[in-house]
Amino acid sequence: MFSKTDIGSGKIETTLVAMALVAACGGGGGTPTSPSLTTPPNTVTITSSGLEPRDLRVAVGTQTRFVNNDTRPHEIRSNPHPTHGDCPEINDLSTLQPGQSGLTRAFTREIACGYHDNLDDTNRAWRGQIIVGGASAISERDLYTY
Ligand SMILES: [Cu+2]
Repeated sequence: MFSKTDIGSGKIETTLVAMALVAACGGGGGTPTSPSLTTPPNTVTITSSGLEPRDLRVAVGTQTRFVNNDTRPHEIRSNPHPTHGDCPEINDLSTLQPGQSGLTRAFTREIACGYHDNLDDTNRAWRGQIIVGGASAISERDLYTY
C-alpha cells in the first residue's frame, strides 16, 4: 500500500484581526490652544517652578482656589500691576504663606483675568490667567508684558 502524501493540503488560515485604530483627534470644534473648561473645584497650584495650570478656564459663577505649594509666600493679584483693576475677584486672595490656600471671589462675567504675584511682579513664573466662560484667552505675549 502506499500512503498518499498530503502535499499542499495544509491550509493556512490567516486570521486577520482588524485593528480599529481610533484616531486621536476628538473632532471637536474648539480652539486647540485654548484650555478646556474645568469642573469645580477649580484649582491653581503654585509650585517652586511656576503655576499649574498657568491658563485655567472656569465656568461663570465659580470660584478658583490657589494652593501655595512653594516654599515662599505669594500674593496673587489681578493685572495690571500695580492698580490691579481688571478682575477684583482675584484680589480677595490674602497673601498665601507656604502650605496655605485661598479662594477668589466668584467670577460673574466672561472675561480673561490675567494675574501676577505682587511680591515678584516681573517674574513670568507667577503670571497666569483665569479665563471665565467663553472669553478669549490672553495671548502669552500680552500675559507677560501687560
Ligand atoms: Cu501688582
